[in-house]
Amino acid sequence: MSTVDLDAKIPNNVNLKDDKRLQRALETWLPGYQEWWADMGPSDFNTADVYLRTAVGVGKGGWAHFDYVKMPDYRWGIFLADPSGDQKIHFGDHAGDPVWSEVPGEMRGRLRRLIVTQADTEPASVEQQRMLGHTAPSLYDMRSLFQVNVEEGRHLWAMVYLLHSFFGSDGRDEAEALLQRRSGDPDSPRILQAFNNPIDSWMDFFCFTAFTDRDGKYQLAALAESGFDPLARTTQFMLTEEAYHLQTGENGVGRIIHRTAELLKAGKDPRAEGAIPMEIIQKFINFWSSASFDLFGGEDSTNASESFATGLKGRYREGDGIYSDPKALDQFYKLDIPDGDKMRTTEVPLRRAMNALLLDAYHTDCTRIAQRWQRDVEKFEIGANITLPCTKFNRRQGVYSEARFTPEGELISEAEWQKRHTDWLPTEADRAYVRSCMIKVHEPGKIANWIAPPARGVDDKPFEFEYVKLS
Ligand code: BYC
Ligand code: FE
Ligand code: FE
Repeated sequence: MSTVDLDAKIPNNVNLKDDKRLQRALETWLPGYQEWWADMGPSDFNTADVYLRTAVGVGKGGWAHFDYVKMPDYRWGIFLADPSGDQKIHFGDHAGDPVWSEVPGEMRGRLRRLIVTQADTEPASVEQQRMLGHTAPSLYDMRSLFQVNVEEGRHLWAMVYLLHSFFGSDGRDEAEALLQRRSGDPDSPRILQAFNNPIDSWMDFFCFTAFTDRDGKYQLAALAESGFDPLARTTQFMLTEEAYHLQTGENGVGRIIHRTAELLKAGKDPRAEGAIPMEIIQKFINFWSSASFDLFGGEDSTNASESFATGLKGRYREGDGIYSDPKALDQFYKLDIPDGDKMRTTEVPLRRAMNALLLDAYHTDCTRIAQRWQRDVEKFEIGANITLPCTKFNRRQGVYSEARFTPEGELISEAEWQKRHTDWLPTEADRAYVRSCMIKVHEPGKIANWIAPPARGVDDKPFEFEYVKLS
């Protein structure tokens, strides 16, 4: 078991105090990070006492501590899961070899790119969400937002630790650049598209945590299989924190749907109540789920093939032995592709279809949550439905990005798309309406009219608990 040093300037379980060079490098990066948090982290609320969870260890259960903290005083630390099991690479050309604790020379470029791409999403999401505290529907939700924000900050630390430890001066430059890019900035945007989309309402926030953080879960799970052991163990621990982000999204969207269904059942017009009509909720689900499908990259990808072959990025749950061939050779993935105004099926060598496989696992998971929302709606018997669009819908990356599809996955013409896309995706008017519903409720135990209260509070506290003490 690793020892956790909680009193160090940077809390860690990687023996930072015995590696002076690394310690100095990270302590040099720290003020830049704090400056970034002050500029681009949550707008205001820096003097509020927030009831936050802080990671204090990596053991099962008991890894987190809850207390009131002012966000700028949050103890962002570096925590790697303890080494597990057999310490063997589970997949790719090196399957069966011992895992690497240093970066094999020929993999440096590819690995650095994967780490930088992962790292870049973390501060991006904090930037996207920075104005939401002002319109929180309850103190419970405000706390959830800030919890997610500080943990995304810690995820940045987790990746910057790898850059500083294993990539020399290139790594230091990349760590610096992570504090320079800005979500949505035309000159210096974040790397992946979804992380440049504005999140200017809580409807966006809950869809983002339901769908985009869930991409995080699947990407982290694929990296948690990595033959590069420090990456595997860092991402394994990140997944522990991630579960709460996903739950925030899944429950948040569910609570919005529930509230609208309640109003409809009572014969009320959601618009007259400052609540969100079901068809607008569906459009936001369509928008954020499809933006998140793009985060898997192309279905047929040589990058993905190389990352798998070199043992850097595995399949979902690769280590559980659920795949017949750890090398994924001589197998094919059936892919439906558009060909003029028809679809045809091709076969892609399995290694090149790793992004598609991961997207399939993700889509199955999203289908499960959409079905959970649907079951709740059905109880109200109001004839409303919530569905998840097909992976072909509204794509900007991959084999479906050159054609148009309905949410059900039917190939349609550009003219048809132009006629109907406003039925499927939020219009500027829909967005403006949703923003108009975002009215702050900062009193303990109270909640805005567009969302139902949560089924339970956090850390065994009731909903009425003062999760944020505003000063
Ligand atoms: N936007 O070979 P291709 C999270 C680029 S979320 C813009 O098809 P590849 C979090 C691609 O870079 C998880 N560009 O795909 C969530 C490439 O560019 P070059 C984040 C895109 O490379 C919420 C070209 O298109 N983690 O943690 O196999 C809050 C062809 O790419 C996009 C990771 O992503 C896009 N959507 O796969 C906080 C894991 N998609 O080479 C945090 C690390 C593709 O032509 N990243 N491109 O210049 C990866 O594994 C891969 O980079 C990707 C892309 C899966 C993202
Ligand atoms: Fe994260
Ligand atoms: Fe997250």
